[in-house]
Amino acid sequence: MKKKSLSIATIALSIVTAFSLTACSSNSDSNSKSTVAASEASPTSVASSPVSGKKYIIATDATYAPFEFKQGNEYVGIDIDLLAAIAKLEGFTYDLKPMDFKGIIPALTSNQIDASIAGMTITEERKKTLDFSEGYFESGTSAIVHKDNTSIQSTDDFKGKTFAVKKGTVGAKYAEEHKEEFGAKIEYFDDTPTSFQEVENKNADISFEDYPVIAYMLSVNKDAKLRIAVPKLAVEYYGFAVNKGKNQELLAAFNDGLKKLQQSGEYEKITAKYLGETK
Ligand code: ASN
Repeated sequence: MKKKSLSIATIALSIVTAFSLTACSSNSDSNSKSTVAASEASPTSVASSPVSGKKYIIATDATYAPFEFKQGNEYVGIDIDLLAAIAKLEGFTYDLKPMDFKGIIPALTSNQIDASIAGMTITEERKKTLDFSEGYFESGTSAIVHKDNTSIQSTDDFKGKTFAVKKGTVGAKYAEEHKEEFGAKIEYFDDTPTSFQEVENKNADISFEDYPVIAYMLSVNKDAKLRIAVPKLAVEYYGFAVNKGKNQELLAAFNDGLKKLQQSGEYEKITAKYLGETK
């Protein structure tokens, strides 16, 4: 349980990582694929698993550090490592399909992909068309502003502002739901680094993004001209997702593998690798 609730301060202050912001701001790479070799699966422990020996197409966000991002030619991050570890435990393999987040839910509901691990927030609305795993990471939407901007301190200060958000996300949903109330303008972007840039360039006043993503970015990029104005507009959890009623054996395997990783201490190792000491 404790590992689901890495505190904001912990994430922001304790990152001991060599990753640079270039990794965080690499371009989307919708078509790139990587395959986890079948030989990585451990045949002995998984012989009876219904996913054993099966291969799936699993999508991830193209740019969402520290959950998924490109380092050299490879995708790394908390989601990537958790998926690899779970696949190994449960005996399945997969093609990883990084894509813009906005394409992931439509790809799931049209059965073009089998599942996604994309820092995807579990919401009631999404549950109408998707099935989610147990929440595997605590998150929540935050508001981020330019460092020079000292006037935005709470939601009361959102009036008349321009919001920069990533298409299809909970941040975009928050902006849309409050647009009228705040008399705000919304600008949409395909990826997180571009929406942050828009605020840094002072073309937009506020970006709504998930707290761990912002905290990580601020930790690796000391020159970022950004500040968190409102830390958590809501507390939410990330889930591995499949189309509703489909790939239920994969969903069960993910939950089973996740539990094993949490029990063995491997979950903590993976998150600590990206977030630093988590105690
Ligand atoms: N946390 C975002 C959402 O669920 C996903 C993302 O931006 N990768 O809407």
